[in-house]
Amino acid sequence: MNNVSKPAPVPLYYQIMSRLLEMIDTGQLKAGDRVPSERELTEQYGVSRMTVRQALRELEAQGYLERVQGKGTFVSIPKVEQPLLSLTSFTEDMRRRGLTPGSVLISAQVVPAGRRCGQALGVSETEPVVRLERLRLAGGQPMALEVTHLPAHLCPGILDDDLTGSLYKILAERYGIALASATQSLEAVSATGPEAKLLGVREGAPLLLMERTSRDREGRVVEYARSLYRGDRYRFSTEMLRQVEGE
Ligand code: 16G
Repeated sequence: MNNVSKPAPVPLYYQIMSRLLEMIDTGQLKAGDRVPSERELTEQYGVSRMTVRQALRELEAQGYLERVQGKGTFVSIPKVEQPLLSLTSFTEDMRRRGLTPGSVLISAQVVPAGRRCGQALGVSETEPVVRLERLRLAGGQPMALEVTHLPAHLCPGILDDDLTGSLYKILAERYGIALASATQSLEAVSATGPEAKLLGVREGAPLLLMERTSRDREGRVVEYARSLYRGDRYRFSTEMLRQVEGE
């Protein structure tokens, strides 16, 4: 079945990508299915192996396919769809999707706030803050790398707590901190070597950086967090209302 057209203005590898994506969309290829081998695709579409390789590489980079050494290329598990509407915790987000949340505590210490974090928390550069670095997992798979800062005077003794569960739960139950609102930004970055290693991606892989400053019911800034989400596992979505000027 040779259904790619050579004189078309769309590159051949792109046409093959579209065919494969269509098969994923229509369920002919399901999550976990093995996609046909390079040789099979080469024969099927009557194109060179290089073209097929480029299509597969591109789909892999976009997170649709995953290559398993020595086994072949498989359709990825769909990305976690995360609405940006309410102030939720990682634990709540994963549970809502039926995934088991987990954390690996990489480091936990009290440090001076420094400029950037001090500004975000509204404290001086020398103010002691609790700095937690955690790798967040879903079903045992790395999803995000999170560095959280909390003003130390708000949560004395927190370093003795079990920090592999929900931080928001500890803040609420042990310190009576009820989170009420947050300001958040989202930008694209590439994984540095150490980040890539922890997240299980290649160096330079696309990540989504979320920065969050959270306030409690009394309006105090209680958290400044930087979370790096795997670009191939996450997709953020939001609802919007149109506001036309002058109406
Ligand atoms: C989210 C928050 C992070 C918060 C964590 C608490 C973003 C960018 N980050 O990952 O600020 O510390 O949830 O989750 O949304 P936990 O209660 O499961 O520890």
